Amino acid sequence: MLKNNKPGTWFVSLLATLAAGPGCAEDFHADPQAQAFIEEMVERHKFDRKQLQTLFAEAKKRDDILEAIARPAEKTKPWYEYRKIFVKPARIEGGVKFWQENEAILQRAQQKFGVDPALVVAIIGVETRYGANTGSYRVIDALSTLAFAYPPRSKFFRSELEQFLILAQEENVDPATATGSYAGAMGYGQFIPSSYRHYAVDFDGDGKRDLWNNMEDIIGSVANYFHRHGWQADKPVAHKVTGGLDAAAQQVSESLKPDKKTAADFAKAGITSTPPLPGELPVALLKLEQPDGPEYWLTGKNFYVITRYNRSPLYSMAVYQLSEAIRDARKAQ
Ligand SMILES: [Ca+2]
Repeated sequence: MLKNNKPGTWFVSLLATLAAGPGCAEDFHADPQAQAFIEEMVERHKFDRKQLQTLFAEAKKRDDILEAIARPAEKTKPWYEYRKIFVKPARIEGGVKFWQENEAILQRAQQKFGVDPALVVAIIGVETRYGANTGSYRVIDALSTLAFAYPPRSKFFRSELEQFLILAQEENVDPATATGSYAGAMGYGQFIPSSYRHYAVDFDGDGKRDLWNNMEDIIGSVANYFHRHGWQADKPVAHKVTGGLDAAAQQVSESLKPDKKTAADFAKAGITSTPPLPGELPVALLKLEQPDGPEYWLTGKNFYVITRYNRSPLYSMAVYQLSEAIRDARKAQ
């Protein structure tokens, strides 16, 4: 179909698509970008053209997805409001319960991957309220909409769409019915397709990696993700700065990757935490907004590793604080 298209026809169709704009509901059966994508999947990965054409004829462009992608919470809320969404009693109690119910699996994951179970529990709590909300969008709708109708991120989501179709084939999942978030993240830990393919593990050994239903695969995969991104067992994540606040205001790090300074370097400038961090620990300095002014945190490699799950420092801090609150609540029982 595409091979008969001349570039001129292409351009006119593209203009028509752009003119229609994101407010116009339509599927992708005649979308030139979708057609080009289908051809690529046929050529590069030997997909069946007819099957893909059927799949994309049924995929829907969803305006609610385009609206949602434009305003994620961590970009619009200050820390003190963002925190309240996640670090609250219901989410903490849910974490204690989830930990109890899955204790043996969490322990086995810790032994194999060296990742703190409190972190694994908190991630699943922040992502989906322990599986209560894994997303009700069809992944094919989410990724098609963002790949073909959201130019700012089209390259990224087009690649995720490619990964999703390969994943569906590898794991024997129906790409027409698989569900996830508005951004195509799937299961308890909300793995995007590329992460699912690269970091999910078959932790119960049944030959399939199922992040929607299989608790062993779910927990093992989150732990493996952090293991593969460099989680350091038993190392501190972040400590709040309690000494040298004026100096701290001058030394906020540009990057959370702690490769420039150690806790000792900050201590020399009077910037300290309670309890103190080991002097040799590489750290960055993070500023967060509170209603009555900023607070500062010294953040280690493990804090940076949490941002590999979601690039926002607010996300990373919410996960860390929830993990600590769950651990404390669990001990207090
Ligand atoms: Ca499995």
